Amino acid sequence: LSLISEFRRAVTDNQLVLHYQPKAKLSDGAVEAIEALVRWHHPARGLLYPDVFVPLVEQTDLIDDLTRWVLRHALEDLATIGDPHLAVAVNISARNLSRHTFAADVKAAVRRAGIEPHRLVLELTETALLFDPTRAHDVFTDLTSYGIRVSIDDFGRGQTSLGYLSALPLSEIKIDRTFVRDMVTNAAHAAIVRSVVELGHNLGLIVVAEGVETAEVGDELRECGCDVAQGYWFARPMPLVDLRRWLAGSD
Ligand code: G
Ligand code: G
Ligand code: NA
Ligand code: MN
Repeated sequence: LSLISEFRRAVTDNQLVLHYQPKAKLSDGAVEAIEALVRWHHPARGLLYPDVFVPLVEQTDLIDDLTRWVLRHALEDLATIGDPHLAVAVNISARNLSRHTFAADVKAAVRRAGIEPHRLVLELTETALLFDPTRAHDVFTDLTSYGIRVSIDDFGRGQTSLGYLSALPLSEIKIDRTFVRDMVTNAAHAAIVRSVVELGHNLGLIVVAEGVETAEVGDELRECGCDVAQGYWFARPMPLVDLRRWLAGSD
């Protein structure tokens, strides 16, 4: 049986599970959001990571079922954590935006969970954004007018025009980990990170660095004025039970 034909059951039989990775302010270490990252407990193949199945699922309308499942569970989990300042970030795919009910579905999920809309951040990669820029602009305008926030993930990998970027109703950009990881030893990457921080701030956006693996990189990012960091340096993606313990210990 192919993986994609088995995926339908994964959603209905609750074989999916969310792990959460914190995003923390570089100024004081406060956790401002958790990113939901899906895993599949496959009955025969064991724990599957999203890079194995999300690219396949994204080629079919099953991506709408996956995103709906992730949104519902991420928002419900957030509600149980009980910290009113914490947000949850959910990854969406380009194909989700082409579904005509997408914005309405997201808003309904937020309403059902009883979460304030600004506590949901949708992450879309820069390359996915370029799949249909006009559609992305329209859907994001609808979602952000409701209060939901939008983040451009893996920024620096694509080739977004600066005019288009400035016209999007964004709240955040996430600098791609390839530039962040080695910025202490790679001067060109450090220059890119500095420039993106300045660009983001000039557009009024929060700038997040992903893939922060060491304290040295964290220090350099703070010195650059980067706002938020995410990475193995302080937390790996973890199941909800572990996240609760981690959050309690990081106060
Ligand atoms: O979880 P991991 O660290 O292995 O993530 C690998 C990739 O899978 C990342 O690019 C991440 O954005 C993507 N991903 C993880 N969870 C989801 C999800 O729920 N939906 C989508 N569309 N992509 C996801
Ligand atoms: O593309 P996206 O940003 O959604 O990817 C999230 C992925 O990044 C997850 O697979 C997560 O496990 C991985 N990740 C998170 N922190 C780090 C890190 O510090 N280093 C590396 N190499 N990967 C990370
Ligand atoms: Na992401
Ligand atoms: Mn990313």
